[in-house]
Amino acid sequence: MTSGWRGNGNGNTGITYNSDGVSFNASGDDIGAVTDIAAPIQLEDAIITMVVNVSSEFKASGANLQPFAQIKGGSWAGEWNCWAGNELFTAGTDVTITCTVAEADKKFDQTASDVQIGVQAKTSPTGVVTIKSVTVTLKQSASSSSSVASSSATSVYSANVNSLRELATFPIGAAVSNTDSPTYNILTNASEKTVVEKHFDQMTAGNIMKMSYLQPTQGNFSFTNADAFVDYAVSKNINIHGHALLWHSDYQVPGFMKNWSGSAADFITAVETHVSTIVDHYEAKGGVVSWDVVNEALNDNSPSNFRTDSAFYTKSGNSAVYIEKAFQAARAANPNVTLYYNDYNIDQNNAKTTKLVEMLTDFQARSIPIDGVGFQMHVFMDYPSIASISAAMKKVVDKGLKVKITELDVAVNNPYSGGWPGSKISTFTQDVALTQKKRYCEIVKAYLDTVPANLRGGITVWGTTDASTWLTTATSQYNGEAIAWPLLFDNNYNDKPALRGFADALQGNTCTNL
Ligand code: 9MR
Repeated sequence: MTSGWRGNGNGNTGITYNSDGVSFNASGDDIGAVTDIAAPIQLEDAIITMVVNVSSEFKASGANLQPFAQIKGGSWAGEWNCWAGNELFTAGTDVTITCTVAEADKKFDQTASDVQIGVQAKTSPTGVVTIKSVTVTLKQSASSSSSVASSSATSVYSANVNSLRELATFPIGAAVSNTDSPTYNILTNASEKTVVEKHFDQMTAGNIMKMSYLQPTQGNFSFTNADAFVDYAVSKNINIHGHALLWHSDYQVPGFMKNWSGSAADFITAVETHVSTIVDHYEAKGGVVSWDVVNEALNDNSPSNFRTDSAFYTKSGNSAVYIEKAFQAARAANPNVTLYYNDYNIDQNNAKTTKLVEMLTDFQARSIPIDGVGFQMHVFMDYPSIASISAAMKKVVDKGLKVKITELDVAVNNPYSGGWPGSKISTFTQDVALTQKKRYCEIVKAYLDTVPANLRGGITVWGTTDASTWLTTATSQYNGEAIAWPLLFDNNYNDKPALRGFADALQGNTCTNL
């Protein structure tokens, strides 16, 4: 970039052009650099993407960056909701930040005034910021993607999906991070915010509403982080699917429960207190519309049984009674919130699904309150079959209960397939992307075909971009390689064909790999 930029903000000492791009000395709040886009320009819903690089002094000062667009003249109205938190930056490393121009009054359809776009430093900054490239992608049309003031912009795939959430009459959710994963914290990572606010109307906390986060020691509930997360969602018209009140997975279970040495009756009381305190808290606060009350209580290896190796089962006196007690406590705390039992492999392990249905039948016969079943759906491109997924969902529908896909991701590599590791896909080629697009479409279509509208609890994907998927580290056969590519957006928050596949199903289009 060699021309068209100027310094912006009071006390600005200007910009310098160099071989990397445009630099400014971030010597105070609101100091930045801008460039103009001449009217007429329809910038509503455009996405500004910048590659920036900060100095070690800037990083160390703890400062943040705010990308923005601003109408020149008149009221100088601007898009000020974008934010790139300090934790995104590593000194000397290129970082892509984005900003969607979606100012509340929709003032960016500019026939008269020019617009300036830029970035400014915030939160008592010092040090140097370099803008290496800027791309403005206008609303919806891939062909309208235009590069301004940029020497290094490359065109990226667009799924031409303005907003996934607007295509569905049921919740479209994403699991997001908070303090559990600072790099991807939804409260500070501008790119996470942009993609979530654009496409989703529900969020699940990937971790921070789990047991040990909310009640680390007995009687000490810790709601600060979860409340901030819920507040943010509500401010963006996004609601929350609560996850998860009870989950046996070792490191989620607070020590006092894991090491319980009191009676089974007192343990059940402790379980009830955990459930009712949390459900009560969020009933009062608002924003949480549903809960995974119990997660993964069914056994995989001996699927006609409940899981017997969990603290909940053993400390309840070798009994699965804690499950119904949890549902009763949740319902007593909030008569209106939707209560789910959540599990994996119930779309493919017939004996496990049979056990699930047995539990549902028993609960209904004894009026244990339950509204639906969460199908996690951590699936592969080739497994399980659509027929298997549909058949399992139908069993829940036949009980008159809701079906929610709670943790959808479609991993490209299946390390449990016979051919592994010979079958390993090491590059995410266009062919692979299009096969995944079709698979996403077929799964969403199966959901629509099988679950009637009144029983659709929604579909949540387990993460936003491929960069942060749990599968890279959790799948030991991957040996740490990021070869799942399971989500709707790539590492740089660009659309993947998978997003188009999801939208195709919602729009009633044919599922294709074209
Ligand atoms: O994605 C979550 C990951 O960050 C955590 O380390 C892990 C353990 O708490 O849990 C992951 O999410 C799980 C979810 O809570 C329940 N179903 C399986 C998900 C993937 O392991």
